[in-house]
Amino acid sequence: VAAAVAAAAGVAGRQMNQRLSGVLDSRRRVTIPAVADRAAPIPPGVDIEVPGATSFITPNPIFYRIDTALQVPRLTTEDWRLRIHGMVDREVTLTWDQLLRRTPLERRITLTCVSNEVGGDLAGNATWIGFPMADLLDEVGVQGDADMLLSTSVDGFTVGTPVEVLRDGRDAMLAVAMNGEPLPLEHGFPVRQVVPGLYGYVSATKWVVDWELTRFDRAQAYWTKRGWGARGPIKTASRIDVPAAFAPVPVGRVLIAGTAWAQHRGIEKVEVRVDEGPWQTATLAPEYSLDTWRQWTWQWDAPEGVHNVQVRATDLDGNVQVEERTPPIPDGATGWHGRTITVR
Ligand SMILES: Nc1nc2c(c(=O)[nH]1)N[C@H]1C(S)=C(S)[C@@H](COP(=O)(O)O)O[C@H]1N2
Ligand SMILES: [Mo]
Repeated sequence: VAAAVAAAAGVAGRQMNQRLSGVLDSRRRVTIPAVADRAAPIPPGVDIEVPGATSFITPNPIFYRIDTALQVPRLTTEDWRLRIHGMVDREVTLTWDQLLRRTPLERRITLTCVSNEVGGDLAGNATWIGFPMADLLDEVGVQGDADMLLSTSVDGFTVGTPVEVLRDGRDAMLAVAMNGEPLPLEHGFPVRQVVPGLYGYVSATKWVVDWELTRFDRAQAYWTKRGWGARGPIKTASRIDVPAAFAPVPVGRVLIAGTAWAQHRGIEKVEVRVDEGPWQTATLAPEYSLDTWRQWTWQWDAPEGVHNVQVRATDLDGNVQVEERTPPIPDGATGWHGRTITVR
């Protein structure tokens, strides 16, 4: 019996390995599409280059990962299909080769998870190459009363995205490359969605294989069934990265640095205060785009003692980051990030 079990486990194990190696081979064979519509170069200063502070681009190995997958789905480019159906004039099913015949674009876009706590690190910025979602919606002809794109991953996770947002001119894309590589398996290989300005749970479907055009009053997606908000625009947020928590600093000039985001609205101002004193304006890194985070620094003449430093951002629509502390559920945490700093 033991031998039979071992033999069966061996077979299963080999098949698992073969499948994984098949996906890795498929990923190795991908040629990233040549892009005419390149992302703007990153001007000097956009990356503040302060040790310990958030870098402008997040390298793939440290990009946050959030999904419900117990095992990362293993889907090759050969097996990938995107079926588009529901409230459309023409149903289509696209293969990888058919997708790649379309005109790609390259953009830098900051993703954020709705579960991010105030001061948390569930956000990352990457250079994506993909195909405009709006072009595909135009091809299939979205019917006038469809207001939701219900997308489904190969492992059955669902996301509902407002059609209006996908067609308002922002760079919503079906991405196939992340920071110069085919998508890493855990970030959605071979194809995922990236939509500037919306939290991931309503926009960023990884391993996406199915699009159904439907309505918010007819369909619900994975997280909205579990009490999370249906639409999920990203809230204006800011975070202190430096100095690190619990690291004492010497009396005198101390550099405070961090990041702020309000994707698709843009950051107008970041302010810092010490011990609930007057708000002081931080120095912003040059703006890269409305869809990316913006790093900031502030020079503090730090007196001895234990102090609390807080930050808040204002977006270009004039919204000041909300002070009231609320948890991530149902549609994103609010509150100002603070850090207790010991100066001696
Ligand atoms: N298939 C699938 N796609 C998914 C998810 C998931 O659970 N399954 N999670 C979403 C959530 S909540 C977020 S925040 C982003 C995270 O993308 P990342 O893991 O590449 O950072 O993916 C989104 N896409
Ligand atoms: Mo998320």
